[in-house]
Amino acid sequence: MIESALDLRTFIETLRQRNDLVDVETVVDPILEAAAIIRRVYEERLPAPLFHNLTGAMPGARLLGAPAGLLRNRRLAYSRLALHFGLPETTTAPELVEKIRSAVKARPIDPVVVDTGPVKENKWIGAQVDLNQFPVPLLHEADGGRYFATYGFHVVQSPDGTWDSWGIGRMMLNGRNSLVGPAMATQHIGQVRKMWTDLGKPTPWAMVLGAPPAAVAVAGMPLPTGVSEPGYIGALLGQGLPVVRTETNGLLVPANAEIVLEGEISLSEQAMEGPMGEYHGYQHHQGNVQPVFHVHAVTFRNNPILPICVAGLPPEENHTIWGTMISAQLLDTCQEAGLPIDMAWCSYEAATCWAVLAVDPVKLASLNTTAEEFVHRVADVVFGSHAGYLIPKLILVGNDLDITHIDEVVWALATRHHPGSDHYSLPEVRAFPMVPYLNADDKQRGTGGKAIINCLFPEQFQGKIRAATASFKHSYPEQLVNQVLAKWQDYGFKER
Ligand SMILES: Cc1cc2nc3c(=O)[nH]c(=O)nc-3n(C[C@H](O)[C@H](O)[C@H](O)COP(=O)(O)O)c2cc1C
Ligand SMILES: [Mn+2]
Repeated sequence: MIESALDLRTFIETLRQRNDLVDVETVVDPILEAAAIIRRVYEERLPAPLFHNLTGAMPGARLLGAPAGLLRNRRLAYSRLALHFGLPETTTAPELVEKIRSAVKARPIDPVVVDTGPVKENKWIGAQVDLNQFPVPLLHEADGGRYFATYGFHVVQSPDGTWDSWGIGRMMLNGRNSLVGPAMATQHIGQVRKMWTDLGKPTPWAMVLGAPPAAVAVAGMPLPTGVSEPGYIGALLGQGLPVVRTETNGLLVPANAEIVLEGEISLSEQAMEGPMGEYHGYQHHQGNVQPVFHVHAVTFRNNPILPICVAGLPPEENHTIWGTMISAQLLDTCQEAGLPIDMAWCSYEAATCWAVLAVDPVKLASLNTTAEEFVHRVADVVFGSHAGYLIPKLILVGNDLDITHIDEVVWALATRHHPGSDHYSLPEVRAFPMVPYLNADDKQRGTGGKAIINCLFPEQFQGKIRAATASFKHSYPEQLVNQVLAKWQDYGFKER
C-alpha cells in the first residue's frame, strides 16, 4: 500500500478498487458545478469524485475532488486519509497521529534525483504557457476568482541551499501565465521569500499539483523552521522520494507529479486575490492584495489530474490533513518540552480552530504544579511553536478520554470546566490573523483571541480523582467487560 502514498494514480486505483471513487464521465462544468458536487461529497461522506469531462478544458484533463474526505462507515472513516500514508483502511485517528509523529524522530531521508519522470511527458516553455487550458475551478459563487491550487504545494529554497520548503498554499488564477496568492511572513514560504527579497531578487519558485499523497500531506504539516519537508517525507516513507529538476530554475520536484508550474515570486508586483470560502467555514466579502507568481514553464503528465479541496464547513482537507498534521506536530512539541501530554487532536468539527490535549494525571501530579502555572507553561510551549501559532484555542482534558471522539470532548467541556476559574484568556499571545472571531483591535495589535480551556478537575493536580466515570468501560470489572464482549452474539445482538 506504500505505492499509494508514493503515486497519485496508484492512490486513485486503490480507491476505485475499494468502491471509494466515482468516475464521473458526464460533462461537468469546472465553474461551480464540480465544486458543488465535491462539497456535497464531503458533507455526506461519499466516495471521491474523479471528473473526466470538463467544460472548456483541454481533452483528457481531469479533476479529483475530496482527496482526503471522510467515509460514512465509522470503521473506515479515516481510510482515504490513511491511504495518503500507505496505512490500512481501518486505521484509527490515534494510529494516524502516531505514524506521522514517528517520522519526527526518524533520520531524514533525502529525495533521490532522477533524470526524468512522468511529469516531463508534456512541456510548455515561455510563451507556450496557458494555464486556462487546465480545468481551473470556481469553488464558491462569491470567490474572487478561479483557484488553480488548493491541494498543491509551493517549492522554494533558501538562497544558501540548506533549506527546502514545501508548503501547501492557495493560488488564484491571474491570467494565462500568472497566479496570485498569499505568502504570509509567518509561513515558511514567506520566510524564504524574505531571504531572497533581502538580496534584491525574486524568489525561484515551483508549484506541485497531483504530488505523491504522502508529500502533499507533509507539505500541509507545520514542521519547525529550517526543517526540509522532502527529508521528512523520506523518513515517513522509509525511502527517498524520486525527484527531477525543473526546466528553468533548478528546483527539485516529485518526478511523478501530475502538474508542475515553475517560475518566480515577483519582488514587488501585487494583485487582488480572493475572497475564497475558507477552512474555518466562512466566506469573507473582500479579497486582499497579494504577491504575483509568474509561471515561466509548465510540465505535466498525459491526461493530467488536478486534485482540489473545496474549503468550507468540515470535514475537508484543511481539517483532515492540516488538522491531523498539526496534531502530530503539537504532540511532539509538548513531549519534547517534557509536558505530560499523551495525545493531541484538532477535532475536525472545530475547523482547525481548537486542539485538544490529553493530559496524563499521574505525571501531572508528579510535577507538583498548579493549574495556573501549568496552563501558562502549556501556552508558552504550544503557542510559541510554529504549529501552535496556527491554533487559537487549546482544551486540556484527562487521558481517561479518547479525545478523537468529539462526544467525549463535549462531555468534558460541559462537566469538568468551571467557567469562573478554568477559562484562561491570553490577550498577550500572538494571534493567527485568519481566525474568524478576531476583532479589528486584535488584528491591529497582532495579539489576542487565544485561550486555554481547562477541563482538568483541581484534584487531578494532586493525583486524586473527584469522581469516577460511569460507563461500560469504567463501571464493571475488566473480566466482566471481556466476557460480555465475547458473548455479544450469543445474547442475540448482530454485531460486536
Ligand atoms: C488543503 C490545505 C490548504 C491549505 N491552504 C493554505 C493556504 O492557502 N495558505 C496557508 O498559509 N496555509 C495553507 N494551508 C496550511 C499550510 O499548508 C501549513 O500551515 C503548512 O505547514 C505550511 O508550510 P510551512 O509550515 O512550511 O510554512 C493549507 C493546508 C491544507 C491541508
Ligand atoms: Mn516548513
